[in-house]
Amino acid sequence: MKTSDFSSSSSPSDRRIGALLRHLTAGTYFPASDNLSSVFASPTSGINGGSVFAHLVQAPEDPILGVTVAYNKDPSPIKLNLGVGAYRTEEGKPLVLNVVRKAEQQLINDKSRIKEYLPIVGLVEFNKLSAKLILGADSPAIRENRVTTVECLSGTGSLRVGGEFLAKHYHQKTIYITQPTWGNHPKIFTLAGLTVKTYRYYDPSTQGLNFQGLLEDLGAAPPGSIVLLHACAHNPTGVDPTIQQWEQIRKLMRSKGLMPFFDSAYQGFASGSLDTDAKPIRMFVADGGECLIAQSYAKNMGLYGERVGALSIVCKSAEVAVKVESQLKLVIRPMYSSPPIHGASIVAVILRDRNLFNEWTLELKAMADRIISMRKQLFEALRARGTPGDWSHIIKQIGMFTFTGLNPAQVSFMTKEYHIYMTSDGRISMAGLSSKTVPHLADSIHAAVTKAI
Ligand code: KET
Repeated sequence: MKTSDFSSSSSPSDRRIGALLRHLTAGTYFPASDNLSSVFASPTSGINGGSVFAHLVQAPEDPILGVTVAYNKDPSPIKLNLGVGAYRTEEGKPLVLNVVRKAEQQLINDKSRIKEYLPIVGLVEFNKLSAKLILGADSPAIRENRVTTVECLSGTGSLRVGGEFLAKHYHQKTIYITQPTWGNHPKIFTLAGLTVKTYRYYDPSTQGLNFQGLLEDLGAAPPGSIVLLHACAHNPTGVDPTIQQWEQIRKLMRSKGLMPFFDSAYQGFASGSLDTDAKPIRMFVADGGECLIAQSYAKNMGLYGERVGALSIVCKSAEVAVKVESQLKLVIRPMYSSPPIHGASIVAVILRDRNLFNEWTLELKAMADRIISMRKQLFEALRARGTPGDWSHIIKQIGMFTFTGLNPAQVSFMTKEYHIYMTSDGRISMAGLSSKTVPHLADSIHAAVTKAI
């Protein structure tokens, strides 16, 4: 179809289209030399009439979530997914907590509930309760109204909103993350507009914390830099600083004006106690300084797919906190407008009710205990097989994961020969194991290690 076809037509709408095309031909959309007939023959054609996306390369699967994709394709009846950090029961099934079922029932029974948009900052009661959960009921920062909390899309969304807020409004644009860390951290912060650098954290030779390296690297960071800290149950290593080491980290960071950004994805999963796991954060808040906290309810309430989390920014004064919140809204509104209502409502029901809250802490402790028992069983199973190496890190490490020390070749051997799926860095999700599957895993580790792959 040519532009002249429209101008010679008698219909008013064709004439309008004709005028528009003449405008486009002469204007900025298509250079005048462009052959419009080929454009309209196939409105989105690329080279030789093919797709305009034909040049795309196939992207690799996500290093963590891609493990589940590969697992799902495997028809073997003995397959085992130890990739993603998601809790499973002794029967290997995903778990919906009893308190979550009760809270959902309450929500369904309440006929006054509506599905209107939430405000940009999310469910206000949820925000208040989340701040209390992480900072403590008696937190002076909360009492002094110095904390602003916004509901976000789980831990990932909270990190992303916090990152973009810092990129826009904080004087330092560099964020230091642990080496190694959760694979999504560098991507989240880079896309948020920050420059990502690493600090030493894990020492493969001791399978423990490289505390000296950590202090040196943070000590050498430019004043004011942002530092991402795993609040507890470090992912992927399962290695956390002691409380004394946290105190040293705090002193060093405050003396250099480094900005703490806590990622709290596992509160309650490390020790089984919500308060114990929040302690490092509370130490930083107690000194009166500022910090950011990204909270997730994916693991500790089993609300993975509900995408419910919170970003809190602890400020020096109530006046600043109000302004910070106003700017957070400007970050959120064009990103996803406002957060979802269902997951946050479930959390609010549980956190506001003393009985449900207590029941939750029991269920959480049971999950943490089952993981600890898996650690013991795997350790014993390797010992019983006489598997070469010191496997005591399996029982020393904290939280959902064991950083086994297995290399990528060993991991791929275990996947191929034993249908055991895990991330290529040798991280296994202990929550995916059960008493029934421990022997199979131990056999495969033993084979991988003794075959000297
Ligand atoms: N921080 C850390 C440290 C983390 O391990 C995860 C998830 C998140 C944040 C984000 O979780 P969210 O579901 O957005 O609240 N980690 C597991 C799942 C994943 O990779 O998405 C994992 O490491 O397996």
